[in-house]
Amino acid sequence: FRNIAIYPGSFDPLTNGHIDIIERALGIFDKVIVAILHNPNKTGFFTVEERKDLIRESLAEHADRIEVDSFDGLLVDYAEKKGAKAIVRGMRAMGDFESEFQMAMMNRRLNRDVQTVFLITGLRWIFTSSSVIKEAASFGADISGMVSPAVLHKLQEKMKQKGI
Ligand code: COD
Repeated sequence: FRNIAIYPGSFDPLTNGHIDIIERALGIFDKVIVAILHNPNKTGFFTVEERKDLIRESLAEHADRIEVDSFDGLLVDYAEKKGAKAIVRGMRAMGDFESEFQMAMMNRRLNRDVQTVFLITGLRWIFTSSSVIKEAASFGADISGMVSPAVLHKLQEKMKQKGI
């Protein structure tokens, strides 16, 4: 694999918006590493292992060019360790720019050899986020079509488990 990109995030859980960005990234890079930040101070809705399994299941058709991993510490250090030249981030309609710009500039300051590449999401996903999906699902909304069948199933199972 010559051109490797890291697609970092929380992916709690993976949405069709994330999948859209991953598929666009696969059109540019030879390999995409989907990397979940492992933050011991923050417990997510899904565990990191559950999130990894859901990503693998949802993207099974691209298994040969995708690696699913988790990392802690600085993203640029992880990118260097993995031999990745680029960090891919998704851009939605409004609001993403300011914080993404700040993060990209900080990452560039930390390691000027790793470039941040922004990909514009498909129109259908400009409002989709993991948190909005979790909130809607917790009130019983139909979120099929916004997440993969694997994520939908696990989300329903987990909500039942948690008594939501
Ligand atoms: N369409 C397109 N893109 C989308 C959509 C959508 N509907 N929804 C989300 N995305 C994009 C986001 O814009 C983002 O690019 C990516 O998908 C992942 O999103 P999240 O929300 O799952 O992940 P984040 O933004 O919480 O991830 C933050 C990191 C883990 C990347 C960051 O905190 C990090 O790198 N931490 C490690 C410490 C570090 O190095 N920090 C940087 C120095 S400031």
